[in-house]
Amino acid sequence: MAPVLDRLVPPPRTVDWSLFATTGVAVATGIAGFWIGHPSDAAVFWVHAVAGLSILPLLVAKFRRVAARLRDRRAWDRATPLSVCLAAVAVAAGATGVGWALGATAPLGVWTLLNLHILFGLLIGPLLLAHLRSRFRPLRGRDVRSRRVALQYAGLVAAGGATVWLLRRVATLLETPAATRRFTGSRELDDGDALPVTSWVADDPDPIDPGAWTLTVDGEVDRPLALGAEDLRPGAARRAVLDCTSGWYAEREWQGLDLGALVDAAEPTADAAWVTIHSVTGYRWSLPLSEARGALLATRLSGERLEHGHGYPLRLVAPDRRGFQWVKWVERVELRRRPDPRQWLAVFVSGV
Ligand SMILES: Nc1nc2c(c(=O)[nH]1)N[C@H]1C(S)=C(S)[C@@H](COP(=O)(O)O)O[C@H]1N2
Ligand SMILES: [Mo]
Repeated sequence: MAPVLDRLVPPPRTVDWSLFATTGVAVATGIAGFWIGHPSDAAVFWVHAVAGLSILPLLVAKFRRVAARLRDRRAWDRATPLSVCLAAVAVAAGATGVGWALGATAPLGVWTLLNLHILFGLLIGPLLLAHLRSRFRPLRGRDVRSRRVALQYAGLVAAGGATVWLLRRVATLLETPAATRRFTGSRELDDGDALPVTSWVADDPDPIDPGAWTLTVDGEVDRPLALGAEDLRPGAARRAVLDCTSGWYAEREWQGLDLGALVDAAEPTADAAWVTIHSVTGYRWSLPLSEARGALLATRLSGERLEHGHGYPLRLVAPDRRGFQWVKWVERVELRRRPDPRQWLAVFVSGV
């Protein structure tokens, strides 16, 4: 290694522990990103990008160190194949992440590069823990307590930040699809394009007969309601961005019922603090009462009656929330003291 490069590389344990830290931050912010739809939380995605890109120079330093040991088959032990696998998955996660950020597309059917990135990212956690079981070395004071190491860290983060900025510039200059990315990484659908029907899970009910359907409002209320389709008085409208975690977003005009007015008609008790929106399939999500007051239960999309695939007869429009929280085929509005903990399972397994 060139002497000048040598001076840039921290001691081995520092490299390894930095890899652990940056990977941990990248995985944690990646997972947190699923739930983030409000622009005020955009920093989480920046931290994700900077942590992710900081992994790359650390990986280069690490590969240079272990290359000789990897080439010599006699130096392999039982844990080596797993380490190689972890390295491959980490490189794949980085490549798909950068590819998506630059606007690359891949012929993956319904899958996007972002889906692949998420898959590799989620694999890193268990692989890393298994790797640490055999390769764990405690960090010693002298690995971190020096001015040089502090400077190396600062340089790493600065380089990561500069690379993120540069990637965005390149995507904008090349006018790749990433040029119209939202802070969540999602790309804008073309204006004329119909919304794709996205059911995250096996959630696929039969078309709903409005004559046999009722909407109930119950739970922490003094006056439970049961409304038929003909009782609905849709008069509210909202433009809102539907942003799916599979990587697309679209701003559309939705019309329907004001959820706040509906909830208030049922007279929430003093204890009511959350509103859980239930689908006929069991799929559900909860919003704080104050936020639910600003949401819409839509009956129409862009002036047309909702299609079955988009949740007819009623679907939640929750501005600044991610698409998976916009419950389709709504049949129940439940007022609660606390959010419904079973929603976390329900969004994965409803319809199975
Ligand atoms: N009941 C139910 N609602 C659902 C889903 C689902 O699978 N079941 N998918 C969610 C996801 S992941 C997204 S992105 C949006 C997509 O809405 P659309 O199909 O109308 O475009 O609906 C959400 N609402
Ligand atoms: Mo989604």
